[in-house]
This record gives sequence, structure tokens and C-alpha cells, in this order.
Amino acid sequence: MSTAIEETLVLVKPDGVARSLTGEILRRIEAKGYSLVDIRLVQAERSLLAEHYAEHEGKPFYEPLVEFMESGPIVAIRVAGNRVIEGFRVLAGTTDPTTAAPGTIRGDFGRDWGLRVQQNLVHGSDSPESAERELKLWFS
Ligand code: DAT
Ligand code: MG
Repeated sequence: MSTAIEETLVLVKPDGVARSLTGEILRRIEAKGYSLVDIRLVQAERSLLAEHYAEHEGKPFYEPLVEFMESGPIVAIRVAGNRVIEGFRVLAGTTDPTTAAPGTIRGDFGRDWGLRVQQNLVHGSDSPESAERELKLWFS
């Protein structure tokens, strides 16, 4: 018996797109063995970002975060594979790019730019509930 194949939402954030790292990020997802199911380039509306980041409303980095995510195109990707939600979070590395482990996307390509929000190249859903909710927002 095998477990159900999961799906997650990955976003290449505006800094990743602007730095031409989309291909490298897709390469790492594919090299790990996960499947790309759907992909789109999106200039996100504020209302979509407010829903996407609703859990962070009221935090000091919330406004800068939404402004950053509005600042340029985002690549949204539906990715599938067993335990892909957890697996992509490991590929991405921890939130703070300064201390994210080398070998991870954030650790290899991210740094602190002295801004009010960390620019860390990618988003990955953090639970099955988040993945379901976020995939509906970005692919509907
Ligand atoms: P993650 O993207 O690792 O799931 P999160 O959901 O806690 O992290 O936060 C969303 C984004 O907000 C994160 O990718 C970068 C930014 N961020 C989080 N905590 C921050 C902080 N304390 N200071 C500045 N930016 C922060
Ligand atoms: Mg998060």
C-alpha cells in the first residue's frame, strides 16, 4: 500500500524571477524527483497576496512583505510527489537566508539586504491544509 501523492504550492518570488533563478529553482525541484503539474507567471493582485499571507496580518513585516510580493512577477508552480510539502521546505531552507543551510535554495542564493522583510526567493506551503488553500488561490 502506498500513501496518497501530495501536491504543494511553490512560488518563485519577485526577487527570484528578477535574478533569473527560476530555471535553477525548477531544476532543483525536478532533480529531486518531484513532478511539475502546472506553472504560471503572475503579477499578483494585493487581494490575492492578502489572502495568501492572512496568517501574518498585523506582524511588523506584513506590509513590506505584501509590497515586495507586488513588486514584480511571480512564478507559481503546482508540484506533486510523496511528501512533497515537507520535501520542498527542506529544499528551500529556513526562512532567514543568512542562516539557511548551504545546499538549500535560500542558503545558496539568498542573503540579507537590510530591508524590513526578508527576500528569500521562494515560498512553499507548510502543511496539507495550507497547500490545499493556497493551490486554490493561485490555480483556480
Ligand atoms: P516561510 O516563507 O519560511 O514559510 P513565514 O511564512 O514565517 O516564512 O513568513 C513569510 C515570509 O515573510 C518569509 O518567507 C520572509 C518574511 N519574514 C518572515 N519572518 C520575518 C521576520 N521576522 N522579519 C522579516 N521578514 C520576515
Ligand atoms: Mg510560510
